[in-house]
Amino acid sequence: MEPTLSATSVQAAPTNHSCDINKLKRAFAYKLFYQQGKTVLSVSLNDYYQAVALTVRDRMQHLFINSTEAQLEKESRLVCYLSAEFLPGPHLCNSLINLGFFNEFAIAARETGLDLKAIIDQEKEPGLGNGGLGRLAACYLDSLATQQIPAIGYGIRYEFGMFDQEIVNGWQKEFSDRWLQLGNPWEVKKADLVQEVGFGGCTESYVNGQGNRHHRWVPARVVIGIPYDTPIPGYKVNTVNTLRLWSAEAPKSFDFQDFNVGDYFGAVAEKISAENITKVLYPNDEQFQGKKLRLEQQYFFVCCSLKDMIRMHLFCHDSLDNFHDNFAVQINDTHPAVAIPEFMRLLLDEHCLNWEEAWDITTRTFSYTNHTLLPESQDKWPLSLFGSLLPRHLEIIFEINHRFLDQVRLRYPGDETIVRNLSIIDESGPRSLRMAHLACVGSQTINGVAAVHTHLLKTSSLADFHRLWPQKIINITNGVTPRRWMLVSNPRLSQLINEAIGEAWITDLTQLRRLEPLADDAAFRTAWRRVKQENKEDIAAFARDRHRVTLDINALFDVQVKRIHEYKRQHLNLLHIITLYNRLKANPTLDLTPRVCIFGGKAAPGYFMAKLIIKCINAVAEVVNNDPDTRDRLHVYFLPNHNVQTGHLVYPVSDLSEQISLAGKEASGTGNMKFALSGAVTIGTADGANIEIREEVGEDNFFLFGLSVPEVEQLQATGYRPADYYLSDDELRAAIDLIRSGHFSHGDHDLFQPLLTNLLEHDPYLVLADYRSYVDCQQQAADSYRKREQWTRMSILNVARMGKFSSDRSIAQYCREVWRVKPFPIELKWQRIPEGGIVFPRLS
Ligand code: 26W
Repeated sequence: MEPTLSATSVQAAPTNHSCDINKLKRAFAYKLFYQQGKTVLSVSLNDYYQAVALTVRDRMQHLFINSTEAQLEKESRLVCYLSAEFLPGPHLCNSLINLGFFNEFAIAARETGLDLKAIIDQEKEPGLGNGGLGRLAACYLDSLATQQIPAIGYGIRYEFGMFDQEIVNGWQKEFSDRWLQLGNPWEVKKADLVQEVGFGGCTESYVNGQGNRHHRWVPARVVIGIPYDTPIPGYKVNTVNTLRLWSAEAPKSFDFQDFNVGDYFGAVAEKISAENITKVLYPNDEQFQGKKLRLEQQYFFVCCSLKDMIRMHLFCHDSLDNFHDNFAVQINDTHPAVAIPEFMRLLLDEHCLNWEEAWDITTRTFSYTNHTLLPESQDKWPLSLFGSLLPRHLEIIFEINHRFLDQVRLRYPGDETIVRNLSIIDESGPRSLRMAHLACVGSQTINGVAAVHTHLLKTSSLADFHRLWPQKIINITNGVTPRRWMLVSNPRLSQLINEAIGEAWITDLTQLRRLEPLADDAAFRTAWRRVKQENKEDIAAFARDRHRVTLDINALFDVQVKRIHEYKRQHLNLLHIITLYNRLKANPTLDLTPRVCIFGGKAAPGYFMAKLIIKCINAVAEVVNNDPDTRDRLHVYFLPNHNVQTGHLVYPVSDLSEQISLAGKEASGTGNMKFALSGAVTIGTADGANIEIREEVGEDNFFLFGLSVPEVEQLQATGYRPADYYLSDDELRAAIDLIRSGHFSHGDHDLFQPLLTNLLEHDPYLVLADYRSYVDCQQQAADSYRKREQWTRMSILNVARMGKFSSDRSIAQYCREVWRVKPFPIELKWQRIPEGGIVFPRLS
């Protein structure tokens, strides 16, 4: 039946999409009164924040509805980015900038007696990720929207995100992240779009009405997934995409049977167990743990997301045959790789396609990004655990593997070694599922995240896949969004650049090249230095107010912020600092370039060595910062709780960016790009995207040190003996001996012994092998920093040549080479809500 028009009409609310200053002021008051239930008498800063955020959200909602309608109508291919982690950072400032509303809101806030900056700073960011991978996903969502690509980010709405870190007596202490406690004004709960997710149970086969054998899964338990949508606005375009995060709930809130017989706790047990699935983010990065709850999280969000896509597809089509024409699904590392057997299950068991059809659609739909080479990071589920939770999926994986290995045998007759190496099932020990192999077999494209990383995938960890399918592995070097990592985090530098070359660089970062000639302009260099200096004043005020620490803003700011991990070698940085300390102690009149060494980063709560490294950094800080011989020239500051917000503060103040991982271990790095984009010069190894950054900025504008990947391989093959370096390098020995002596631990010789023993006896990340080269390179950097004009030139040239590292470039490449989608510009159909309201069709 045709819907009849003109039954229900909705009056336009006082808040609409307009950005007229007076209307904005009215909208704040309205939100405060009706949404927060507050008047001026009881209002808090958080209430103001919520009111402003809700006012912004209304305006985004308007564009979101407009985008969704247009995209549905034209059936453009939708990119679905599946990721167990998203680290979007605070939304308010970014949304105001992307929507082009910042000035209007600042004026309206001022005229209301509010300080927009204080309101912006009030926001608690959603820390729904560990580090690089989740932050990359957020940069990509920004670029997708900015390039007008219809896209949805699918993930998990963890009730507790990444823990908050405090430093107590030099040690990391973890506190739960209650990011939802004060309310999240950005999300909209879509209770009508719930999905059911099964777990456990058994499988059955049956013969259907047409006499065909089918299989079905009879789960032992079912939970429901509820989506919460956050709008993702592109920069100055009409496209607003969605981040859809799933939250788990029990299908019924109480078991009244149990409740009535007096088992109150039993009655809520099911509810608690369901809600546990999305309770907390696993805070370990690069370390696979094999926990059942983690697999439940992965399957939960993947199942909800795929069913959501199928629901959308069937809204416009009567079959799933052309699903791949409408959806391109990206698997962000292997965490969502269970999507492949789940999609097969949905097609085979629930939509009755045959295997060949289902497999064809699946392999045209999915693509997989690999973010790590470390063996301990690889998802490898014990078969028994996987089979007990997802029995039907295990059967499907066996079938995928069986068919795949037949193909391998045809290609390599008689070669059972390659069959064993390529198999999705690892039979070398207790049988386990290699999720990376599953992702490779089920995907159209596999990509690495920097040139050297992709090269290593092709030549080592995925070499056999590369031989089998030479076209399938491609490289797409990571990028970062200039909106957040320049406009939001470094407004002063953005303003200076706008004045010099206009604003085109914001969406075409290669335009920064136009700054190159200005590197020779003395007045521009002075202005450039002034920006850095003012940024340093901000962080100095922060350090003073929050941690009662004084930072010398005339010193070289030498910064390493990232997760604490042995492969990233924060301890190499520390050995250099101790070496400087020793030099100053030996010669108090030494003319040392004053340095402020800033560290930041979280250690996984169970990672003993990483936590000891944090303690050691703080122990060295305590001594160096208080010793009268050193404190004026050397300062160590551990900036607690590194996250997107502290990133906003710290990248723009850095002179020297520490990117010192062992060559071959850091897949790409994206912090390296954020630093360089804000004018820091890199000291780094030939690892990840550092190599490409150096190629772009020029070798004269980059401090390279250390072993290369082939040199690392050679040293390890010939037998690495770290103690030899200790014995033959006096400064290295002095630094290590000083730690051992208890100088930084109030005489305690044992405290740092595990760190030292590990370095001297194993040193898996070749810290001692790279020490001399690092320390000498640091000397060159310190000498260059004294030539301020020359240093400023280097800084400007770094920024000018960062064009390649925009996530806009990465996303354009994914669109062309992986997803085969084109920009879909959106016209504003809903210019405004009509005065008389909107007329909706009558619902039957
Ligand atoms: C199973 C535990 C676990 C959790 C997270 C293993 C691995 C991960 C991530 C893949 C770790 C991660 O964030 N990798 C980083 O991804 C960035 C984005 O591509 C890269 O820039 C970093 O080099 C890489 O370490």
